[in-house]
Amino acid sequence: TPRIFSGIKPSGGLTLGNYLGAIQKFVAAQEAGTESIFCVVDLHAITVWQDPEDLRNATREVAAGYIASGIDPTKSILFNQSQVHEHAELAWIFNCVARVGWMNRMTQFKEKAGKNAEKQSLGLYAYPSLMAADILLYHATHVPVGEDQKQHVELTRDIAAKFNHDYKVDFFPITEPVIEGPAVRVMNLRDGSKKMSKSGESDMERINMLDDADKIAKKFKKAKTDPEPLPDTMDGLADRPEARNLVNIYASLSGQSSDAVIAEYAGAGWGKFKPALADLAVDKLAPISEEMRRLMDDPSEIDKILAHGAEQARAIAAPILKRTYEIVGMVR
Ligand code: AQP
Repeated sequence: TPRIFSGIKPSGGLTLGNYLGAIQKFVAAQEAGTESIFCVVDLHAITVWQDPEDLRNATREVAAGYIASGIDPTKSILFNQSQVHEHAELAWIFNCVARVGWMNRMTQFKEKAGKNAEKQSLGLYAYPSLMAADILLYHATHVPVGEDQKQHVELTRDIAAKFNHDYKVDFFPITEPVIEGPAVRVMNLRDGSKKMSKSGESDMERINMLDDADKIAKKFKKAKTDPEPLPDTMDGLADRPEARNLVNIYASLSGQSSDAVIAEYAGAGWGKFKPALADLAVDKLAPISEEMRRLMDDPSEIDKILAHGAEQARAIAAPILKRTYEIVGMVR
């Protein structure tokens, strides 16, 4: 039976990229009745420096974002990673399965490290091994993610296959990434060649889930575009990454295909399209951010939900880790 797992790092406030690329799909999976496990991956967040107070706040904000967007803790399991110690333990075993050469091919590490690879934490380098543990600890069959995480899910498959092969077992599933829809890669509003990130340099690059209506309108108004009006097909946007991004965002927010959006706005200028996009984003995000603020007002409620979710997660994870230790030959 299918079981999905996915996570979000509390390395800052949630962005529209996280919402369209991940959370919106999580809610759809839950509503389709798929057994779902969602995590606030705090152990992943500290692979780059996080101020402790900021980390606590961001953990609660991400949890509030999940819930306010429609993740129902009575239907799905929702917890934060560090409360289930099995994640770190399985990651260690996977550190001994994965090869250095595999990690060297990871583009996210290269992008984050830039020219400074030697100065990065060992944790940032081993990030994909912990991510494999997150997924395989629940024998998850499917992982809904944005396009940026595709390579890490492929590495998870490699780790599962090598473990099964080395120990001559058929224990870990070969997990499928689920990457679909018009917003699998939401781009930075100031530079269409970079993805929208929580930790991008300028706040104007991204829409935060907690931005108010004025801010959202201002950011879309100032978003980089070109002087041309919209063409009548998506093919006409092949060399216009910023324009393509805004159309894809519109499509994803409205639940339409990008082709349908471009057909509707064919010939329109930015003076028409940008305000329509801003209105749509505000309509969609305002109720979510209002609910997030309400939830964050009383963190003890969120903390209770996460603690309860961690118990449910551990009930699945502990026997799988135990069996893994046995397979590996650890005396219990
Ligand atoms: N721009 C994006 N477009 C589509 N999907 C995205 N995701 C992130 N950015 C985009 C998806 O959101 C989920 C959670 O991501 P994450 O928080 O675990 O890590 P990330 O991909 O590294 O996100 P950020 O926002 O870029 O964080 P920082 O700046 O801290 O590194 C994943 O499914 C991801 O694909």
